[in-house]
Amino acid sequence: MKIRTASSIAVIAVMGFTASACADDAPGIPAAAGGDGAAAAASVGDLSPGAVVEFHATEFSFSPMQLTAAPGDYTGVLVNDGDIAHDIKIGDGDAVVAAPGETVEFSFTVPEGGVQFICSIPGHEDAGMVGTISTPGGEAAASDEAADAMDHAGPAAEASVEANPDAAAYVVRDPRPPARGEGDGVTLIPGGADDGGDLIEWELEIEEKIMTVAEGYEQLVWTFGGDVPGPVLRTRVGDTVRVHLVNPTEATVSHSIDYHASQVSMEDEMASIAPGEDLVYEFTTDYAGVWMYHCGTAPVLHHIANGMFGMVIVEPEEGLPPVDDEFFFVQHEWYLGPQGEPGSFAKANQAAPEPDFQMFNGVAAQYADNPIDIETGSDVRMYVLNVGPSIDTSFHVVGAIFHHVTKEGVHLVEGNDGNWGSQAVDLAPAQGAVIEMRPAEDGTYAFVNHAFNFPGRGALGLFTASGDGA
Ligand SMILES: [Cu+2]
Repeated sequence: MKIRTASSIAVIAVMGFTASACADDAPGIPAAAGGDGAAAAASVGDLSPGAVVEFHATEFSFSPMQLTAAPGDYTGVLVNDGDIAHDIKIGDGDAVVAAPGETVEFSFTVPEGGVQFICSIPGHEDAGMVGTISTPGGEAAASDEAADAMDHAGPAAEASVEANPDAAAYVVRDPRPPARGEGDGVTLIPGGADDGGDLIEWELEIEEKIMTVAEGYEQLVWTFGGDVPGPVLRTRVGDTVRVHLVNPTEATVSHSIDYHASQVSMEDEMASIAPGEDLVYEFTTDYAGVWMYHCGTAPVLHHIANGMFGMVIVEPEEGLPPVDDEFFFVQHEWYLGPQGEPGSFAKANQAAPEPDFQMFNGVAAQYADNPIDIETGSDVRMYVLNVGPSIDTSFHVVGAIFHHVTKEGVHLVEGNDGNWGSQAVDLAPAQGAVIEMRPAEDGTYAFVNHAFNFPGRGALGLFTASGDGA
């Protein structure tokens, strides 16, 4: 697998997703960011009547989004940098349409008190194409208007956390799972278990740290091993896993671990350990599957929501057949706390939670911005786990059919009687699946939560298939 810089996001934008489209956009996923990111887009200095004002439109934002102009008549130029048609409608004026790549000139008037402009094509305003022209000295009113406008751009009022343009760039998570016995702090000792089977020892330290969970958003996350999700561990049925869990003295709260791949009592191995304490959690992997592990310290919801989860892959005793590429995708929600602080427990604890982001492997839309290269016609295996904490998923790859799915122990096998296939795999929180596909043609294959209010909030990634020349 190679990760490369995005160039094909436009394809996805055409499909109606709202992932970050280009470098000079506001911080990624403008619709999900509640518009705060969009508000940070380019602005220009004060303008006087008679000036020519250039507006660039793309999926789904204008540049500039905010400008200041004295009341009077202006010439506007709409440049459509996008891949679909956009228009600009300033106040009560007529909408001026530009086809993709087209530049259109028009006139407009800025009234006393300023005016709002939108793209009036259905859905585009709600996706973020709304801006404000304020008049000099009218900044208070204008910013109120802009805030009001941003309420239309953002789906959730609680996305009141402003994007920080100075936030550290996110680190792309390598989506390849390790081989059995590999990983930081992991040691495979053949025949080392008390029952004569293989022993896998795992030194695992908890770390509380600042992490960029989406472009422009830093949170104080709680982690296993310094990553969200925590490290992936791969075993086979019959292995013994001995985890040495350390909560360092500099931690601020107690933590614990709960392996769904284990059969143990919760009072013992799953006990919480205070900062400076450690414990040993030993279990045998008796059943194959894609298993969740997570912190179980109260409030469990907050510890999971703030990053303390991961995946254990347990293969059958004989191992899984080899394929060309393997990837893991841990899907989860993020409920933003203030910048630099833990995620919001109050938001996560709503009966009908509204996450700011939903993402694969810790960062919203990271594989949309950095597509994953695969080979056309190759066998691709995905280990997919929904850790929630609270929302179901319908995992789908656009343009592909799953010919092999093992979900929670239930098999769909290629070559079955009747040639049945699968289009999407439903995973409630804490359910996992092994999913295989074979991309038929060169091109882009988007993987999404097919509950389509979530791809725009970050539950979107891309495979780029190449190799057959078609
Ligand atoms: Cu914890």
